[in-house]
Amino acid sequence: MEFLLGRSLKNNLYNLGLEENVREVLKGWKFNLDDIYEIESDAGLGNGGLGRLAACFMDSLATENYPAMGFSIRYDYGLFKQKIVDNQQVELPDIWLDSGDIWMMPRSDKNFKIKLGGSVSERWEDGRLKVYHENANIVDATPYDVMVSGADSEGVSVLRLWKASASYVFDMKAFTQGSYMHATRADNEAEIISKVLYPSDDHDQGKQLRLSQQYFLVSASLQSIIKDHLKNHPSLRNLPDVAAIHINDTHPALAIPELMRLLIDEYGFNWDDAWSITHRSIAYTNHTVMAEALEKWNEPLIYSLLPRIHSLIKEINRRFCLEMENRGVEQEKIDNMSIFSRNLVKMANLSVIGSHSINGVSELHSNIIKESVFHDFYTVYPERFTNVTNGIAHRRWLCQSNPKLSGFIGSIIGDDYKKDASNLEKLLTFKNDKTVLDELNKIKQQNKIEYAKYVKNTSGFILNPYSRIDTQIKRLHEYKRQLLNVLKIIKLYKEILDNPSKNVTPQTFIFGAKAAGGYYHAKRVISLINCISAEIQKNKSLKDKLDVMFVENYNVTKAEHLIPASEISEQISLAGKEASGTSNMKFMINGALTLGTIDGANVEIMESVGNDNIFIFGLTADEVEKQWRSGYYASNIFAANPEIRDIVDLLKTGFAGENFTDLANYLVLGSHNIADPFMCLADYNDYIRAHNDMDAAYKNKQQWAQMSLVNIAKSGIFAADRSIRDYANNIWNMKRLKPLVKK
Ligand code: DL6
Repeated sequence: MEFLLGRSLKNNLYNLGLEENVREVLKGWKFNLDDIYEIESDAGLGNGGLGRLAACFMDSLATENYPAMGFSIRYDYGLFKQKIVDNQQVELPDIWLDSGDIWMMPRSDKNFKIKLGGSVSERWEDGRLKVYHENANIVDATPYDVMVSGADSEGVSVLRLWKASASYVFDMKAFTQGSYMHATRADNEAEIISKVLYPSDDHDQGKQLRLSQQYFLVSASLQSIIKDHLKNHPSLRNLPDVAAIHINDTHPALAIPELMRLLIDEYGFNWDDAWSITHRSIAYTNHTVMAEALEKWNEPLIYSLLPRIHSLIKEINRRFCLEMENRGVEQEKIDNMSIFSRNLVKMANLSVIGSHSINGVSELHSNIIKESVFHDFYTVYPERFTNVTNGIAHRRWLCQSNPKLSGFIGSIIGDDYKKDASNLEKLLTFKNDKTVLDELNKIKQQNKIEYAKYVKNTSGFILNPYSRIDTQIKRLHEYKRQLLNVLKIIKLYKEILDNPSKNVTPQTFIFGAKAAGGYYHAKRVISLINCISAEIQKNKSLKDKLDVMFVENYNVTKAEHLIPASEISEQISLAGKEASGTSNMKFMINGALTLGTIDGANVEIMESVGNDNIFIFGLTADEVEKQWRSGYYASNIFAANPEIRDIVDLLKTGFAGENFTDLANYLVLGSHNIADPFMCLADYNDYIRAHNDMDAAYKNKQQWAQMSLVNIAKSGIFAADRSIRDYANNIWNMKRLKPLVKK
């Protein structure tokens, strides 16, 4: 459902090796290529990590010569545009198509029809039971193809974005007779399906329009896959041998019953053959363990909107439960694995039952899936569960966004790392080379100066480029604990106000985050950050030591500017909650050091760089579980810690004229006597300890550069190219179209 592409021009010029030529040509016409880059809108067709991961994968698939297509929706409006007004988030429409549509090729010759609503009946005809779907609303799906280039490769990934429109001839008669509303109603009802991306991540909303979007996407995409297959093969029987269909979280889980529908109703397969084809074709990646993110749909909604799909899910579940009974699985476990629970349809259970492979996105997360979320399934089908640790498009996130560092790396170890990021490890040879370490520090400083200029030009904010840049950029969510970061900032703020002559390393904390529109807590944290920032701007001597900046409308492009200038990467989710994280990898490859918990891919980052090159703190996932079960008493921590009491008092007094008593209560008392489920106070002391360790290490510039070098050198395994090879070899059983040619 999501591909968070960002901009394409720079990526395409880079991948085609044309950037310098184009720059030169433009110079002759007195145009600066960088100014032209800034004109392009971000294609914000995703909420955050999940959508950006999909975009990174398109790049790697093309680069690695794997033939692949992505399918999503051509949303007229991507993720909302964020404005900060009076320190609060306001959501505005994201109008991206005015410059974003130049990358899309409409393929109206490749339309498909999608049926929504109506009723289903079965009739015997010619000795066969036939299914009729009648009185449905028919929507046309028109593909718009975006070509995603590969780096130094002939490969191109196609991203097919579906646009919805009414499948009928406009009712001119009704229109001329004055029935304007009637004449245009079908248009509106159909077009709304591809109008806007739902702005929530890790939070299931259960809205009818969202379900229509999900079905629209999977039905159009599967019809397209089938049509392509039948061009080259006489039947669909060998589909799983030559194609792999991967569902990115449960959002496209309806692909399972829809493929069954197409095989049975349209192509005449019997159930067993259809199930075998479906099950062997489809694989599923889970991206979250958060209960509220595991999609559940109201059964009556599925029944009324997708009557045939409803009956197929029922049958899939009946057969699954029967198989479990025959295997002797206890009833309680069967109930837990069932797709239906009371009036709800559990999409994660449908995804596991219908897929031959289920993976998490980091080692820790994949283990959590096996041990808790899908434990009962794991005991029945252990061979289906696997891990593929996430990765990033390192050419975009290092080579294109940090040309100084990338150029320097190339000058000392050669450019092989651009095609094969494991070559970054060659940097370790220079671990004790003073000239190299000095140059790393110099590049970071230059990037900070450039970033400060960019910020001043684009927002007017005055950022001290000689302060330490400490960044937390990600969706605003309780489990990601931006609030814990703020508690630390308030502590530092109070210390400086209490002792203005205190000698400190100047530091700037930067946040970038969007909150889902209806997410009260998240929006309050955004206000808090902005209010603290506003308060600091009033006090010059404070600002010289401690500053806070909130990046308005954080998106892919803003991340590309900020990450190369950052020195600290805040990855502070409650252990066990962040499936992987990918900004942690982007910071690492740009030489920032992680201040983080033992969560998601932080664990693998820690293992690869070693404990001396990372600042780790907090409870482990097991400890979190244990403490939560035995009772998390935030008020006891509060009572025992005067520093926390001071911070909470300051929250109540407020900043920039606004009090945050609600957040103070959330931390200590919570609602219904359950305080903050993400346990900020439980990790507070250790977070401060880790921050102090980091602060001390930062004073030794040489040692800092050395740690930074180790991080860059060890970041190769977090390249999306590696993730894609893992998927191709271990899940899709897929060969390259051509061998990789090394330049
Ligand atoms: O796998 C990509 C990304 C992970 O890095 C993040 O840790 C995880 O939070 C994110 N998951 C989602 C879940 N959305 N839903 N459902 O965005 O996936």
